[in-house]
Amino acid sequence: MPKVGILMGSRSDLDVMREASKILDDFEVSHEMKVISAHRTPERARDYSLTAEKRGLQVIIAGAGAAAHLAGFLAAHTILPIIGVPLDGSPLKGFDALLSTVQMPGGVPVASMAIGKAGARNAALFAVQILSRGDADLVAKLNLYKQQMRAEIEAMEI
Ligand code: RP5
Repeated sequence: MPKVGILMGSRSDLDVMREASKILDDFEVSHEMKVISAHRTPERARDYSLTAEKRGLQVIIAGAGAAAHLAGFLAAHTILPIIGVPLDGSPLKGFDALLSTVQMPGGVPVASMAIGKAGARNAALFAVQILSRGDADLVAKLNLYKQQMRAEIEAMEI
């Protein structure tokens, strides 16, 4: 049973959202990826969020562009933490999606990441951080990840 759901509003979001999947693969966190849209498949989005907790999911990552309602729509139907990734495929280059994702009204939180691939990667890391609170193996992997990142930067010579 997957622990993390990675959703995206359109197949055109896949290239960016794959970055989240790669990170979860690195940390060996089970996950699933689905194209589900708040606007185009609202019933599917509702069913997914209503049944997510029972299916054993613990965190949902939702990437969407333009008038990005996916993360907020999911958050309306579940108590699971929702991590939103604003995507930049629109003429406004993701500024629209950023505001749609981050400006949730009080009472319905969505953790909003950066726009695009950095946001997708950080969404996966944030999901791992949430899961690590009950998993010593993930804590060790996160510490190693930070250590490797530090070593890579320190090894850079200009
Ligand atoms: C959003 O509309 C999707 O998340 C996507 O980023 C954007 C455009 O979708 P397509 O027209 O490329 O399918 O719902």
